[in-house]
Amino acid sequence: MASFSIIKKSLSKIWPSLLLVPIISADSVFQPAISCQDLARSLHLNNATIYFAEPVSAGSNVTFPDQDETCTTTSVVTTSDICRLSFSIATSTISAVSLEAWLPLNWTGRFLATGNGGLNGCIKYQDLAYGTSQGFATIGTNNGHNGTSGEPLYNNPGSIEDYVYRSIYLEATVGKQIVNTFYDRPHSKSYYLGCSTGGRQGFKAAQDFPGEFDGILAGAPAFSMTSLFYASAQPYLYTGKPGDPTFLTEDEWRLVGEDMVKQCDKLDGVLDGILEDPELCQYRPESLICAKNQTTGCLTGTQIETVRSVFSPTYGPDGKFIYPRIQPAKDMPYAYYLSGDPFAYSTDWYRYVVYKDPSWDPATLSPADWPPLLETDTHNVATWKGDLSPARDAGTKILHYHGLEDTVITSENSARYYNHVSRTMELTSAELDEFYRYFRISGMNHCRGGNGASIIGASGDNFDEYKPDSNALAALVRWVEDGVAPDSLLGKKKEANSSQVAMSRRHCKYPKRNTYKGSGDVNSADSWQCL
Ligand SMILES: *[C@@H]1O[C@H](CO)[C@@H](O)[C@H](O)[C@H]1NC(C)=O
Ligand SMILES: *[C@@H]1O[C@H](CO)[C@@H](O)[C@H](O)[C@H]1NC(C)=O
Ligand SMILES: *[C@@H]1O[C@H](CO)[C@@H](O)[C@H](O)[C@H]1NC(C)=O
Ligand SMILES: *[C@@H]1O[C@H](CO)[C@@H](O)[C@H](O)[C@H]1NC(C)=O
Ligand SMILES: *[C@@H]1O[C@H](CO)[C@@H](O)[C@H](O)[C@H]1NC(C)=O
Ligand SMILES: *[C@@H]1O[C@H](CO)[C@@H](O)[C@H](O)[C@H]1NC(C)=O
Ligand SMILES: [Ca+2]
Repeated sequence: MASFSIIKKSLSKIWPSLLLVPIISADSVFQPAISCQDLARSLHLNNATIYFAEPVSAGSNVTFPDQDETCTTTSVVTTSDICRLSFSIATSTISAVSLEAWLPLNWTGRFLATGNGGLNGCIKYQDLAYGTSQGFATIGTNNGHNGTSGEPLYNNPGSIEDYVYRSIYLEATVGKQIVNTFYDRPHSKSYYLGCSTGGRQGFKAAQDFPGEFDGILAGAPAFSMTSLFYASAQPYLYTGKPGDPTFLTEDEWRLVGEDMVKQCDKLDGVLDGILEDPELCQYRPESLICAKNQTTGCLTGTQIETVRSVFSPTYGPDGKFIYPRIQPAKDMPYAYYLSGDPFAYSTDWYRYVVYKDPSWDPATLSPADWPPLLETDTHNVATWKGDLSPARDAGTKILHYHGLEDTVITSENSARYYNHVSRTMELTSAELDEFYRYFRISGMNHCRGGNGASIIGASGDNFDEYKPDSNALAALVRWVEDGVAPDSLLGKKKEANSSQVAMSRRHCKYPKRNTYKGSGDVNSADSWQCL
């Protein structure tokens, strides 16, 4: 096997075009046609400023000293030899997108674009490292501004446009040009990977420029974004501030989470703290009402009203449904929604994009603030088109996933989108399967982590092994290149501080749900079935 790939490699250096057809396989390896230093000189990109092109050898600890200090990834260790290209592209007289292309010296021919999170402003370096570790030529952008705040969007329509779609469009189109120059051959297949805002960016591409990608891996999407930002601004209004009669402490919310799981855990057949279908959970918080003289381990009637409000869908001033309830799960979204602070992304979006008033106070939010937000759907940032026929017709495969313990974006909104597409296109699930599949990942928090089998290789944050059965990116590649579509995604959970697998589960394709077979080790994927 090893000698076979070496032969292919040396031949490909001599005669790449003749070898293109026979060697497109998992083993294909191509090498650069020019040196990393020459790349900067050879590129002719419109409106671009090249910062540097430098070789980085495998095992290097790469740090990002120039990055905005609010961006949290400050270093990553590379596992392959790459050429690292840093540059920017002007998108108006006062806006620009910063990009980095990480180009492996052993290249599979595959191109991978990556997304962002929240309102940031931060290149996801761990995804660049992940992509290049598997031989993808991988590119990332700063989404048109630096840092996690929405403030750079203030009075800068170019930056807003970059945020909504243009940075992804640019990285796709410009990235492929760079690849072509560096390796002197076009990419074989083009992929996208992202979660949260990155998930929305993936669907933006699917809805508006699907031809740029053969495969899109989109997690926990922040689509229906205007609705999400309105709904996310609500819990703070219900909880009030610490000390208010309406407020619950973090410990009291922990009690709610445990009680919720107690009521709903067994719906999938097994008491394991994990809900395989939280949509079935009709939680009754009154079970926590304080008995006479009971002062601990219980809640007041007023607090329970807060719990009910927080776990209700959001409706508009006209009574119309806006957004589903917060995710029922063991871990409560204390940090994001319940701590008595407003949801920062909603506040920033209102201040810098909707009202263009940095002093706008989120405590004044009322139903009257819904129409202005809805109307500020700039460049269709909502990303809620139900017609994916352009993606289907372009041959694009969409692999959508969402954790069922998501403490930031409820997975119920992902099911809502899938059903919206089904109604809009009038396609059954079997028909959607041809190009669009949605997987619910039990025990996964927002994009990663959680109490269950959340290691699925969907990003650099939850990578374990690159195998199509247990890695979402590899599954997408197999779907695109071999026509073998995933029916489930095998997830794993590791023992604390160990590489030992504690449990595994085959996460089902929506609308199927995972159900215990009734016998067998509950931690084994084989004891469960998708029904
Ligand atoms: C990489 O370098 C940074 C900054 O010097 C350091 O904080 C980090 O621990 C290093 N990572 C590894 C894996 O050595
Ligand atoms: C973002 O930061 C980079 C340095 O990492 C800098 O070159 C670029 O000009 C900054 N972009 C903006 C829009 O401030
Ligand atoms: C980008 O380049 C094109 C020409 O290639 C030019 O027409 C356009 O004005 C430039 N845009 C910016 C923002 O510099
Ligand atoms: C490229 O791959 C070959 C095996 O196919 C390996 O021997 C070699 O070390 C790799 N080179 C780099 C630069 O990663
Ligand atoms: C509650 O406390 C009061 C006063 O301490 C006592 O008289 C009463 O019996 C208690 N009731 C219950 C149900 O324990
Ligand atoms: C795992 O490691 C972390 C930090 O290294 C430590 O705080 C924690 O106690 C460890 N957990 C177990 C179960 O050993
Ligand atoms: Ca369960």
